[in-house]
Amino acid sequence: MTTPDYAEKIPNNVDLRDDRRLQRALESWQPNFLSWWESMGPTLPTHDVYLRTAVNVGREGWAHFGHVAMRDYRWGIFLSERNPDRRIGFGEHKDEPPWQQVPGEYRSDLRRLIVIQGDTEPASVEQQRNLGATAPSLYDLRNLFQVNVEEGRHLWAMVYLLQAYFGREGREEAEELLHRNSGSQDAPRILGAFNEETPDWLSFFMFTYFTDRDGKYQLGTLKESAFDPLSRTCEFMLKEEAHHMFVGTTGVDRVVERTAELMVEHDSDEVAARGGIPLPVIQKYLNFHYSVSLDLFGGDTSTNVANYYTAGLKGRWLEDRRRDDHRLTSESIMVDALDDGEIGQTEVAALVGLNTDLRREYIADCQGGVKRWNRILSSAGLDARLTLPHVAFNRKVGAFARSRPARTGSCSRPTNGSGARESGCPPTWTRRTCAR
Ligand code: BYC
Repeated sequence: MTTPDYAEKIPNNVDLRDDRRLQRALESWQPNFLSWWESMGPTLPTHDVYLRTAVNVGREGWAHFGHVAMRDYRWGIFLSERNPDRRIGFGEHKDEPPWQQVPGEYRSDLRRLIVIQGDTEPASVEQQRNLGATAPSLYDLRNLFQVNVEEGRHLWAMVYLLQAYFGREGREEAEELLHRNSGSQDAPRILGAFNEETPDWLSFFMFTYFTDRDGKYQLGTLKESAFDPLSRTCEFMLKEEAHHMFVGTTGVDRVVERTAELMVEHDSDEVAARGGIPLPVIQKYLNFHYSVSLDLFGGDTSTNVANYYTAGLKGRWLEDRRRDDHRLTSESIMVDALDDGEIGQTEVAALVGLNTDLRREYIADCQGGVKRWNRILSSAGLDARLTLPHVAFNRKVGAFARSRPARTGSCSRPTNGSGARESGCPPTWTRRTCAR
């Protein structure tokens, strides 16, 4: 049996050809990846799909566009170019050079972060596997497959880190990433949102708008990592992620546009029988995908995140634009808290509130989509509006995990701490708590 030439089969900029040990590890993982792709990837038979394939990281262009059989897609390993002047930007190692190897004391935390990130990538492919059969158009089908192969490449990116830097444990984790499956009773994916179904295209558009956007923020914080290979990997993944969110944003645009068109044409909200999706249904999809994505940021307070930051493993969104000491040992932050059924805020050390800090960045970004979709409604001359549900709605993680607030209410003051307006304060709240 001839040994496949993985340096050719796996486009890469990590000198794979010179690293026999790593090549062997990837060599034994690749067939398992392909059989996972066959059994859990897209179900629609495909021969020839027009796809973007990452082949480089340079400014002159990083992708090849052409027709390929999806099974032969070249899942490559690319890290952004190394910056020799880079310094760690935060935490107790601030201003030291970044690490090219994993420091022993941070090994298990770093592995955990990489495994959690890696777990989401194949999960989303599994969630979307049946969508090809109901694609609204060839354009949408191409986008779906593009997103799927790139999530597959992101899995390769995390597996590369595990196999190159974490020895036997890393190789075992790489196998586990193919063993767990979205929605499985026995071996589910790690994070909640990745065990939910994506049964239809509105779900897919909402997922790529809201859940891929969580990916943007999580990758953005891992891009700050003192572990340089992780930082450079995430920086490059963010490039591909932008297209995924574009698919979501413009997909929802088109749904809202058609609904608005039908509402105006027939002077009625009853658009379902005419082939549109009623606004209340769109709102429900939005509520669901937004709220499960909020859970992906972890608890409102977390000692894990405090430790990650102090150690330099995971930074803040746009860390270098923050005007503070980047150590945060004496700062505080207000986070959401539930006290005897009353929603309010409590002051905690800034370090333990970092999941809240990131979630607020994300919430402010999500407002952009809602604003955009409401502009479509108002341009059509309609008064109806979509809203983000309150941050407490349908939460399974954090302070509101067991609360049962209604989605809508009368308070329209800013309540999410980001300065953004939320319209959905539960009616049971007092105005004092809402306004805080
Ligand atoms: N579901 O201390 P806490 C993407 C667990 S998306 C279930 O508050 P921490 C993509 C947590 O693991 C981006 N369990 O959490 C998008 C912990 O368990 P243990 C993915 C949850 O550690 C679309 C316990 O609850 N990347 O790329 O501060 C398509 C206590 O939690 C959930 C990352 O997430 C949940 N939602 O923060 C494709 C980045 N949330 O240890 C791809 C890496 C928390 O007590 N991960 N738990 O057993 C992290 O940064 C952090 O681990 C988390 C959690 C933000 C996830």
